[in-house]
Amino acid sequence: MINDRVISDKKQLFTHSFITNHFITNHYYKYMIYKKIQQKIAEGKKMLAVLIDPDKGISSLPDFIQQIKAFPPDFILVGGSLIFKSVEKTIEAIKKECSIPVILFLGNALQFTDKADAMLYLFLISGRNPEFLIGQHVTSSYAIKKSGVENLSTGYILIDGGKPTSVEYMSNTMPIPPDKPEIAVATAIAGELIGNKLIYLEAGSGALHPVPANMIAAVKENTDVPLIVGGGLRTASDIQNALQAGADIVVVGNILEKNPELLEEFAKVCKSATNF
Ligand code: 1GP
Repeated sequence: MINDRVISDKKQLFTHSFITNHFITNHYYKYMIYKKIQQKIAEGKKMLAVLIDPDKGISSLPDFIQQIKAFPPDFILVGGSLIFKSVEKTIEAIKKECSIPVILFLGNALQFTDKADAMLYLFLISGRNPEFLIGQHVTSSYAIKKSGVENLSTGYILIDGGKPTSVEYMSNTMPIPPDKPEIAVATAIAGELIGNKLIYLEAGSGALHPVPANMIAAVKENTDVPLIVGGGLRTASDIQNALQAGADIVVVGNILEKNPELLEEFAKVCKSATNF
């Protein structure tokens, strides 16, 4: 689908008016989410993101959104390592129910849709698989650029969370051992140096153990871009630990799909946590 669109638009790519009309008119919208993140950090605030995997156990998406609207998270992430259902339809269904910003969190280029407000453009920098360092990016770059969806270049760092995860298998990469914070630090710094605007420490969805606090703290201390932490966060104290260690944004998926009522507690923890 993306390929067809790219081919049919190729002729227009090199005309000045097309570039002006398309790329520049979308400019205004392109930096809203990143600005919001920077602003919140400057105010000493922490952020909560809820991950919705279109394929996973939510029996009714509208009901789930109504429930989370009572304690709205800062962002909704949509995506997964392998998705059978439509990301686009999932986002449309979310947007029907609420105005919480929706950010793509995609396992591969095929899942891209212009219905989101922003996209974590993930560079799997803990791995050595070129497909997830540049291959998927080349495949999707034109469609992303043309869409005007805000691009959040993200250094994505997979940490061993105690069991093999979908992202590990699907990306064919090896996670960083949890007792090697120095490797996570060096990887995060490299991500920052090559221009990633965010760093994401990921233990993998459903991880047995979240990213260790000492690793979060070490990465935070050695980098200057906003830090996202997710994977295996199940309790308010897991979230508090991650935030206290230095996470700016925590991502929660699995546990809220099963127990959406936990969001109230999680939102309170995030609200009371500060950077100062
Ligand atoms: C996974 O970080 C997210 O990419 C969320 O993980 O589903 O374990 O909360 P959980």
